[in-house]
Amino acid sequence: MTGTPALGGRFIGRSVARVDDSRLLLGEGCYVADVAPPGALHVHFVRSQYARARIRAIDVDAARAAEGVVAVLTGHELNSWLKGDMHATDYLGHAAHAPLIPLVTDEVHFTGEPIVLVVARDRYLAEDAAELVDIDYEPLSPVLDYEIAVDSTDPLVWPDRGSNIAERVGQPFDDELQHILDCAPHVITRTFRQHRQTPAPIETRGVVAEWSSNELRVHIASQFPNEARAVLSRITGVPPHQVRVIIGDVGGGFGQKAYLPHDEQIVVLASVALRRTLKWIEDRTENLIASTQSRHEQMTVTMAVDDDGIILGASVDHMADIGAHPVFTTGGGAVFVCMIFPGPYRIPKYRFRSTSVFTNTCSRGAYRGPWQVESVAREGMMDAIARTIGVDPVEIRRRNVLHADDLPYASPGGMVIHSVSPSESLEHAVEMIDYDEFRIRQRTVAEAGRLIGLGIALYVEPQPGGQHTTDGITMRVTSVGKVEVAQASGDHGQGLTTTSAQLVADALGVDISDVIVRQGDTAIAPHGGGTGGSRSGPMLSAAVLEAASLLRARILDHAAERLEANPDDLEMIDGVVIVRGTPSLTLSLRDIAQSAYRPSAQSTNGRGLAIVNHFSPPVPFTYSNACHICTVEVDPCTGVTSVVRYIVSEDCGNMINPAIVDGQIAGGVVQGIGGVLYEHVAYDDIGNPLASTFVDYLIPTIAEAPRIEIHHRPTPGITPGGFKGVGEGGVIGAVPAVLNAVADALAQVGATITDQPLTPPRVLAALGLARS
Ligand code: MCN
Repeated sequence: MTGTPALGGRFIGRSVARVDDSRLLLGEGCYVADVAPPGALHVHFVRSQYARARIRAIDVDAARAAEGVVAVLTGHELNSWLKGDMHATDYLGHAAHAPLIPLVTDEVHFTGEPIVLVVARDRYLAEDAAELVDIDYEPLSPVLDYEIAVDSTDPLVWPDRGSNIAERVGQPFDDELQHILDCAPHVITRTFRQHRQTPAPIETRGVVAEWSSNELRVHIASQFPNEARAVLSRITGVPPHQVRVIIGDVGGGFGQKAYLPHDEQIVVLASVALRRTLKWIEDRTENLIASTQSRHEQMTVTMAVDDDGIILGASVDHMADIGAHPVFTTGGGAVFVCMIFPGPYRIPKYRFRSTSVFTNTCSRGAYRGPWQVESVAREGMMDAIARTIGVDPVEIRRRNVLHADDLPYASPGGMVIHSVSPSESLEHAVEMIDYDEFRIRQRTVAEAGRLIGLGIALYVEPQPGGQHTTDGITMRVTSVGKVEVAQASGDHGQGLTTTSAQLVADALGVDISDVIVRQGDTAIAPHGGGTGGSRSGPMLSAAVLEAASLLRARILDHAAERLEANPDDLEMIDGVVIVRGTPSLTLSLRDIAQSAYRPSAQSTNGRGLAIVNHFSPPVPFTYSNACHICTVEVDPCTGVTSVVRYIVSEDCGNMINPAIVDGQIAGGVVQGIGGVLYEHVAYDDIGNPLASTFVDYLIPTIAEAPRIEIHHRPTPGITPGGFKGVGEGGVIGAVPAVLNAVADALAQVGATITDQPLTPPRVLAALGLARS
């Protein structure tokens, strides 16, 4: 497929400073915690102390009598208010539907599950009263190890289901693949395990639910405001048009704020039940142990290759721990992981199976690049093939990677990959790192006992255009000639307020300071999918450009009438419409707006300068791609890994704002480094979470962040503007690149490693095994 040409202009393609940075840096942002309606009451949850236990009794008498307490709700009071299914999405197809009720009354399913809601005059009084709630538990054996739980029926997380398997999807082996695996010169099998992580946004979750008889107004840090509105309407019974969801500034989401988790739903339901305005701001411990977690999964891959390392076929078994109440990623999500697996390579024959397993742990939710385990497994396999047949890892990739003449490529995972350049990304990255020089140095330093390694990871990142619905934009010229844009997608750090303004400014020929972008308020923005799946590059931007083009035509129509000219002879430059060839004939946007909104005075066509546009993509997915190469040094005495160089050669199509794109890549890479080396939501053997503060959950700081060298090679995408997504790629590539680099360093002394996290003890254990 061919790409759309790049747009030129004053703003698009330039590293324009983010328009809201000064406001945010001056502390003028408005996050959920800053929303303080008069009379708001504050909420605190009493949560389960056990991973699995029967509740014998809940005594709330002392809490109800405590100072400042307005209500103490158990499930016995609150649950009857539930008017519809309690799950995180607007539709049921996305999550294996475990029975979910607002507050548990009989049995708890993970440590941190909400049991009681205390409502008080302020947060401190609510927390003090919560201490007085007395719950009598009968502890039960929890289901903690998903690799055991998958085949075990005792204990069961949900006894009524008769199995801990939430869902198993995929394809059976067919004879052709079996024959390939039986006859191939080399058949290699490896299992790659990931550990549990959590997105840990700096702004924790929170909600302010303002109840009144004609509107339920909900301030929430959500990535998908329309989805949130639909869910809240369903559970409360308040009609959708009376539910208004407002997203203010958002301090990071990383997928956790995509689908609406349980706790937020409970607070809003309680607001309706009590007919009071309620506010809940999650604390860090709640966020780490009871929000959403991710990445606890594994892939076993069997690949058949010929003597040259050309892939003949592959079989993948994916298994994921989805906790007790999955918010996301069984069903469609698990299939997605396996569909993407072939990625940037030609794999002639392929089958997959994916199994989602319930455990008595915190819910699985989305996390930036939720399918990323497929890149870990695929790129680990490429290195395994290289070692098995004795060919260099770069060369093995060269022999299998997709080239321009392979495109569009009907990947055996079911996706039609187009507009990508993985082979070019590989070559650029190899050149940037000076690959041959590194290999010479690696051998030299190994003689002195130093372990350095290099890891490569290629990926193709799909942006699910049509999956979350169309993207809607309202755009209008105000009576004084400014341009107001309302979009459903919300900026939670990505810079969308700036990039949308850049697009509008160039498309209408106005200054960026004349564009006002409002976002994430269901009362002012039309329906749209929201921010997630790196979709705003291809989707939101296309919707903005289409709307701007319609509005431009409308503006020129008005100007043509006033100037008595043909609209085709008009141009808009610097906020002024001019008649080509007659520079003295001009009209400012303000003049045009004045006449458009006062037709009796100046204009006869009677149409205002406002547009509503919904963009629907021509294909289900657009695709970006990249090659990450990093080098590491592993200290053989301590097992500590240091990332030395980090290179990204990427293709996200045309760029709206290169500085924002680079920021997205760098942030993603550092998040990935954190995931593979430091971050771990560990549980003890009775289901207590061990990482409940940032002292235990180690997110990387600037000290752990390497300098990231980035190269861009744009292949325009097929949506208007040719922009493709970039937000998740950094984290997808970083994990396999670092893992492969550490494995490469360890291979110098015959040690192997495939499971994460790559903590010093695990690295030392791998080195110890190799020595023994
Ligand atoms: N962009 C661009 N040129 C392109 C593509 C994108 O200038 N060719 C710009 C976009 O206009 C946008 C940013 O780059 O400002 C990211 O765009 P995109 O890749 O389309 O991703 P989304 O805006 O849809 O953001 C979602 C993505 C995801 S899925 C997660 S999770 C994520 C992420 O981006 N969470 C983030 N990046 C994050 N960054 C911050 N700071 N905080 C989060 O919570």
